[in-house]
Amino acid sequence: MLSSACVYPAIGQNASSTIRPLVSDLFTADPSAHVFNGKIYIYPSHDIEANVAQDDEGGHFNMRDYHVYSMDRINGKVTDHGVALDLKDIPWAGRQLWAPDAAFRNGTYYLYFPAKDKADVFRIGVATSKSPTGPFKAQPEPIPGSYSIDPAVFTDTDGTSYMYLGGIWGGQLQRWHTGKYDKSLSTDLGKGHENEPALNAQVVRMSKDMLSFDEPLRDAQILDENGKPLLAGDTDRRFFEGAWMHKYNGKYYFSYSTGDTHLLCYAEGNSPYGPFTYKGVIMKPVEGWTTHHSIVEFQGKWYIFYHDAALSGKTHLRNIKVRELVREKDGSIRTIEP
Ligand code: FUB
Repeated sequence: MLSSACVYPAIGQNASSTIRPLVSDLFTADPSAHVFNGKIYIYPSHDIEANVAQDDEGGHFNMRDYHVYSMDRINGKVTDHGVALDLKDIPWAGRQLWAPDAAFRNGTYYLYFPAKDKADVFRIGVATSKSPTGPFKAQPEPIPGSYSIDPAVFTDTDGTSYMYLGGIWGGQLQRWHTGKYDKSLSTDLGKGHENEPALNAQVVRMSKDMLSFDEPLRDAQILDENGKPLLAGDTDRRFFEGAWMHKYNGKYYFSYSTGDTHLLCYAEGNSPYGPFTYKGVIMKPVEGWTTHHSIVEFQGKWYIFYHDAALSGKTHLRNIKVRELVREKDGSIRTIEP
């Protein structure tokens, strides 16, 4: 439990936020929502005050466990199912349990999560359970060939699952751009590279056992309206972190955060691998530096789960929220002013 700073505000009490946080006794962020067995399950990060100084690598996001939440209906009661996975029970992990996701196949639930290994390199881990709420048992090693942060697993209508991953700056994606880990790249590709193609999220097909990758990682490329890759200097549109995939009317909607420009954007494609053409902004900046979301269909409507820092006013102590995602008749997504 957290301090008394974590008070549940009445709707409208906080001018910057009229949507109520879903959870107010813990700080939660990066909500990945899924519908399993007719219920919504939310897999968020669990933010804590670890008293680590803020830096460009996100050292102050020093999370140590995950809780899983469920809801029978939107705006209904939110149930906290307790600790689903703890850092101390992940044999390979050193620190920083960042944004997780979950998937289901053949009677097993899979929790995917980024953590720094003992050498302080972000990897993606996986843990399994027979219940969507855990407890989850971690595999002894991270997924072979995995790196960076923010795994999001999408299962297509043909049953094939794909993982999207990556985040620049503290998420270390830039350190892998030559194929080998290069610790000297601390933020992105750096000054003088603004007119080069932006770094891309990675996409990979999952093996049938959901514990490994079935192929090498590939770029999930985002193109502009002229079919050219977005440039590194195009910070209002280029990928930063927090990838998500959903399918609507046969189209693949790749959505993500632009990080230092604090937008949630989306791009559309005809294949889960992309390329994706940039389409627009889903959500304008929320309170707090980070912005991270998931999109899910439930009982015939689409919802966006996201976070802000309205409860604490501190960027590393966030709270998850949900609101309806509105589409125009042509399938485009209406921009939300939070
Ligand atoms: O929660 C830690 C990091 O902050 C996530 O991995 C990013 O997406 C950002 O929300």
